[in-house]
Amino acid sequence: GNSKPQTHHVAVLAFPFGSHAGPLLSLVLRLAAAAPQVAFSFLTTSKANAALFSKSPLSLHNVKAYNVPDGLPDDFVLSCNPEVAVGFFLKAAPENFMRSLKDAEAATGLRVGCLVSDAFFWFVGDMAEEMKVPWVPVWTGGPRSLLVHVDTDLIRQRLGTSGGGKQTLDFLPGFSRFQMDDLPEGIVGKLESPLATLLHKMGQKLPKATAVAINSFEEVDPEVVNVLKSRFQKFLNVGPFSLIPPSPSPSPPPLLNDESGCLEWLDTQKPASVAYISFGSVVTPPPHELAAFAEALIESGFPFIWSFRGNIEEILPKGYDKMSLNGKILSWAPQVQVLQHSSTGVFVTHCGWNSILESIAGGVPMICRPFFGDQNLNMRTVEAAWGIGVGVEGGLITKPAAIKALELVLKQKEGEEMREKLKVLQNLAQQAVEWNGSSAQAFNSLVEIVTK
Ligand code: U2F
Repeated sequence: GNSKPQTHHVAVLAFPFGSHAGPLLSLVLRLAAAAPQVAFSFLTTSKANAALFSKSPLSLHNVKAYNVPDGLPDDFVLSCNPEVAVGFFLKAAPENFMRSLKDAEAATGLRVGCLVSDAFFWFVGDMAEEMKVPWVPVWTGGPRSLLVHVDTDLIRQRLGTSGGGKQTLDFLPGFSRFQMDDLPEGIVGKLESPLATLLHKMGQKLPKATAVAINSFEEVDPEVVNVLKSRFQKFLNVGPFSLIPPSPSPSPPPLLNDESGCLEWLDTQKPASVAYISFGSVVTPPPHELAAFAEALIESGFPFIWSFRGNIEEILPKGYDKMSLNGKILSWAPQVQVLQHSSTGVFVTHCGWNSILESIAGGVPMICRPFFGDQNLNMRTVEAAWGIGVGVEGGLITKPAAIKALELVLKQKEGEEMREKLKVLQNLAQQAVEWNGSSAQAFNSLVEIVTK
């Protein structure tokens, strides 16, 4: 109810691009339910707030959205390169957030006593220091990509800064099967991009934070998690979010609303027989790769659900239309539920961290086609560290490579072995979020920090 007076105020500073703000909001909603005496002010652009809050049926009385300007010049024309808008946003962010934080203080009548932010916003560490309040950055990727940003200086000392290569990263614990080419761009090459500078700065600042939170669970990558624990004051693994209710949609379009009936359709399919395809919320693969994948599905005949933005008929071979396919095409799928369904047998993914974790939580092996950032590292982790998926041969989707990968996972013993390994990880994930599990305990520590 609304009756209890609020005594604490936490400001949450969210990154409005990609699927960053959704998982952060879902964490904040859990915190708000656990700490009704705390007012949570959720600060991000009006566009991101509108998308998140209008769709979320779970907003609580102690969570309120405040808008920050997007930093775009008045005459700005949206270009096809989203990085430009990100650049404008970041440039104006410290000042804009500060102003919106003051608005939130005025509206609640409470001084902000804790700053929770997207880990990208290293400058919030400085704000927190000045305000003498705790700072809790939240990293939206996985532990392995986090470690390479924290250890960027070490990696550069060892490997130089002239770009990729096959040199191993064995000087990092848990990285003996990884090499330079697996690193996100901006670590050993392309150092000057705004995002590279931001991530480098972030890596240097995070050890000063009160605690670093992550949508993951400790047992998924223990060696890497232990290194991070030694680097941070506190490293709080509080996921997988998808296994913990309430978990509202981490991204704009509606969740749980299965207009297409794809979940019912899954009920009619055989166990572990369906391919689910999605490249996340940012990436659009080149048309020739999409076309090659469509042909692979047609030729192999595997049933599928494809989360596809745009008009699929543009990439289908001549003579085919939506109706002639042995599958469902939707612009937005209820992904968490699809991956939890026993008929889903493989996930074709760009290796965004949320997708990988949801696939582990659902016990579904992956076919990987990474594009940028942490995605290569995530693919290698899936393949080499966990053995729960494969990359498409040659790195690009071709018809033969796609058919080969689909058959490997859906028909051959390799796929069975992946499913066995997934069972172990899936159980560990489930245990982590249950009472007294590692993620449940970490969540309690987080509640303590924000209510102090
Ligand atoms: C960026 O990743 P993305 O947002 O592209 O991808 P994911 O981390 O995999 O998150 C996508 C989320 O959207 C959901 C899905 C995930 O929670 O369940 N979703 C859905 O519900 N329905 C659909 O049809 C399609 C997706 C970045 F590109 C990555 O490199 C990073 O790892 C990631 C996290 O920082 O952010």
